[in-house]
Amino acid sequence: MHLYVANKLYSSWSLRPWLLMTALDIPFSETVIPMYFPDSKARMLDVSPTGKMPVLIVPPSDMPAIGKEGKVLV
Ligand SMILES: N[C@@H](CCC(=O)N[C@@H](CS)C(=O)NCC(=O)O)C(=O)O
Repeated sequence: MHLYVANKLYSSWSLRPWLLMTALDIPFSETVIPMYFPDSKARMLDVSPTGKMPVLIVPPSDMPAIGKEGKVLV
């Protein structure tokens, strides 16, 4: 699984899944897309239809019920 987050210092939305998955030892990789840069929104929209973080990308093989795209907006 791959978790896209904004700055965890400013974004409690980003901190929440990161904290939970870390505490539960759920394996995942992570990309931080910092907020407040000129390209922040474009980078977020590349991976999130709402342009907001966090987004968890789940391979369909890990969770078939999630559907083809495997994106969870949290
Ligand atoms: N998951 C919630 C909130 C997500 C959210 O508001 N994320 C903020 C960071 S806390 C964000 O990505 N802001 C960047 C932006 O709006 O450009 C939702 O989708 O409604």
